[in-house]
Amino acid sequence: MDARRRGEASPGIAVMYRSLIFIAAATPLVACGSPAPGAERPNILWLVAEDLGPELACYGTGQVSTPNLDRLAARGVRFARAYTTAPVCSASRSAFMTGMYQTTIGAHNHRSHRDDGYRLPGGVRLITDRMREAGYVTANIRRFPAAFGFVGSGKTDWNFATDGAPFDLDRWDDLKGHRPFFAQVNFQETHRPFRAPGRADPARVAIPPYYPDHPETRRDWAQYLDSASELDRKVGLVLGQLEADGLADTTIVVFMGDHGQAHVRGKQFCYEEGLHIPLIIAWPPGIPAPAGLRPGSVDDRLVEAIDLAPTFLAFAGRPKPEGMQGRILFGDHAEPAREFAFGARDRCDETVFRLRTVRDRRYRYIRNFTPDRPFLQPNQYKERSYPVWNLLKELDAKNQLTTAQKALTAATMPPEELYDLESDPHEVRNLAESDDPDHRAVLKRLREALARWIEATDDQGRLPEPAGVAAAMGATRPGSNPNAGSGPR
Ligand SMILES: [Ca+2]
Repeated sequence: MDARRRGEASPGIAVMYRSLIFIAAATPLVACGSPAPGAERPNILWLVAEDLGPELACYGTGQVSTPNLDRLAARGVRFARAYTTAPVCSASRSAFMTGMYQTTIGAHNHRSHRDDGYRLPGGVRLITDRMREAGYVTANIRRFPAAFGFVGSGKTDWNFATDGAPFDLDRWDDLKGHRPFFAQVNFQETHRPFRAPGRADPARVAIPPYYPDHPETRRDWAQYLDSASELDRKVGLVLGQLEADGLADTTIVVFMGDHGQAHVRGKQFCYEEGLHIPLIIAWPPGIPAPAGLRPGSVDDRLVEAIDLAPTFLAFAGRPKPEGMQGRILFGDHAEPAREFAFGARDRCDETVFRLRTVRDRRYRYIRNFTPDRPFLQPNQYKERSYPVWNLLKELDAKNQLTTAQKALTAATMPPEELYDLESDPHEVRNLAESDDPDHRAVLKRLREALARWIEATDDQGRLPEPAGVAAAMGATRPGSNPNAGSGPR
């Protein structure tokens, strides 16, 4: 077995160990301890949606019907600024299931390490393994009572191999006999292709200005919202069953997206649309809430999805593991709010980009390490599944796009982007070239924050993947014509 297969001893990984030691040294050990004797430990239920931005009624979106999630938010904490650290399933899930940036643990390339035996680096573990140590039974629920009429996807999708089964159970009915439990339900409704009863009126949905206002765009957007409505219906069934089984009073419920919306400028890109997720944490009424967690509140702290792992370990009475990069959000050991939220995109399928981003409470900065490639760099999944992807090309050929829309069909991308999210929430006015001294100062501050993060977290994306890996997927070339088809070269 070579060094890579053992997940150790490659130069990059060795540097990473040093970084982890550095991070651990900088992070005081949290002496949390177990709950008081006799105290009931809460069950934990994570409801994980696919490819979903905060397009729920409780976040202010129209033409979507989400009464069950709205009720959950009304009795829980609804996060206004929650972000995944990657805009694509496998990299994001690798991160929030370990509490580590995917870029630190070598899990940053989408669907990588599927057959090479790559293991998590030393000291990094799945949250399920840590929960087991805390006495929790773990579950990734696929099988529900037959009357539900659907199954959980059981998705894991991590960019590393695990030793042994990552979950203990997959049947809802088995949860009742196991206290406490840490269970997930993975929903697929909001992943393309959208399949849901028609409900939203395409004429009344709000289309972001960087997409053509075209019947095709409106139809697609309405179907996305309908998929969120269908997701909500199924969440309602699960929450109803939790109540019927007598578990609601002792179970913390989390609802989240695994990354942002599956639209052309969302998923796989580092704008708000790709990274911003709905996040609701609802504490059960039967157990005293931890310090700082106020039921029925909106929390506007900047939060990264990797914060869930240490937060829930703390809820389970466990100390924060050494070197874990997520931060504890609530309780006696809550950590300071983040000044910045970071994100990264690396190879997705056959398409190679390296994008890094940081946002503070007002501005988002994006650094593109592959600016010679067009935004519409060929990608078979996008071409097959996103009607607006192809519509942009068609309308561009007819010269029918606005300036904001033409940015998506340009032959190259800006090396740096800076957006004022207060005045420009759709991120269409790039301030990176602005002469305004205030903008220059913001650019410098965020550019430096990102550079520090890349060093401090030992971003593994600095080391290119072996060329053969992407090539085997049919990797696209730099400077690809966005209007050309894709396919293996
Ligand atoms: Ca996903």
